[in-house]
Amino acid sequence: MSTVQHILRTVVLISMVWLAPSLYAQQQPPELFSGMEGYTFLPDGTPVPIWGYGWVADGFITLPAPLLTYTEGESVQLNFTNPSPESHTIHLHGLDVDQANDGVPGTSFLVTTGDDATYSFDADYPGTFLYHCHVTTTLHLTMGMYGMVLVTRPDFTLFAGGPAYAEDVPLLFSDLEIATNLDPVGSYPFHDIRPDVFMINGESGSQLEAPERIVHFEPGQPLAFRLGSMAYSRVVCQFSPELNATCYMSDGRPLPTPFEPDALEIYPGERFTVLIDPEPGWDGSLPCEFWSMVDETLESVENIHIRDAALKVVEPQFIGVTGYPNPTREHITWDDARRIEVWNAYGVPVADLRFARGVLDVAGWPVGTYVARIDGGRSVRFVVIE
Ligand SMILES: [Cu+2]
Repeated sequence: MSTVQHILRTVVLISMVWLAPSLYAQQQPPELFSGMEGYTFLPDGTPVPIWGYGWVADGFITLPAPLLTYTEGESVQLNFTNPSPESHTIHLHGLDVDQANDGVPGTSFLVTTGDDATYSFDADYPGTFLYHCHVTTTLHLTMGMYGMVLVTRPDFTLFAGGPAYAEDVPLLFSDLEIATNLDPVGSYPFHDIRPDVFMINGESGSQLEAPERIVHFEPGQPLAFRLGSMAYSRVVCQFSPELNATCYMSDGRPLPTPFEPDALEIYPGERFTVLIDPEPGWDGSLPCEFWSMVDETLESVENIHIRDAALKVVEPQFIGVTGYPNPTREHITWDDARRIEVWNAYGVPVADLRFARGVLDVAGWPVGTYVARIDGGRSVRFVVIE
């Protein structure tokens, strides 16, 4: 492959990842931070409080946490700072780290408020992995402190001697119970948690139907579906035969014998790497079922839409979401933003502008911190000052 092709593929990979700007930030010396004052948004626009991780360069946390990508053989130094009011860690789930870097408080170290730390390990095995906070794990995890880790090879093969593919598609399954996130210090015994939001990459329902969420393929160019679960539920992905799916890896290692999945079960913490090479012209979905592990009821079905690139109709438009000036007194601008939705620090909606031409007038607004969602996508924080 020529250098130009390689760069192009890398650009495609980056643009496919839903939290793309986080990856750009990762080009600099990356530093994650933990926060306990974030929001995720339900399909109807309701904000739900989250805890999580974000890039220091971005200044906000996301659900899921930023995708961490490393190259096979890389010596990784993952810098982490914790300005939040409670202690946190980073447990690199499934990666071959030593005990000191394992992020389990009793046997590793705790990153207390105001502290920072570096997790070091060698990314010796390519594969699909996860990371999460390991402090009061059930609570910190259900609040949103988790993300995916990919270790890939520069030649776009899954592993040495493994199959080649065109692009990575990270798909992280998770769920949450709104009542718990609204009141994390309330008296919720963890075994009573019954998730009511079921997510793929932090989104569900109609959010997964947005044009920029559709996974486009080119016939003969297999996509590597990186499946991992941080859900309370048991996830079952229903691969239809036209997807021509083959599962090559499980839990970060090649399988002795690859298999063609139909209903692929993914239990909490498990990961699978599945190549798909759908039939030309295929336009369908990968239904992912969430089954309760308590009473075996079907809780939800979330769909990943998959479409031949030749049928692509809408070019997703990417806009910068930082907003300027911030802090602001009179107005704040997101270039080209069409829809600007705003909530105050208490989660109360205070504005919903359509055809906004990028400018939000905040003159006379109460001083404080606000959360804005831009064009139904990324959410950002801004501050109104006197
Ligand atoms: Cu934590």
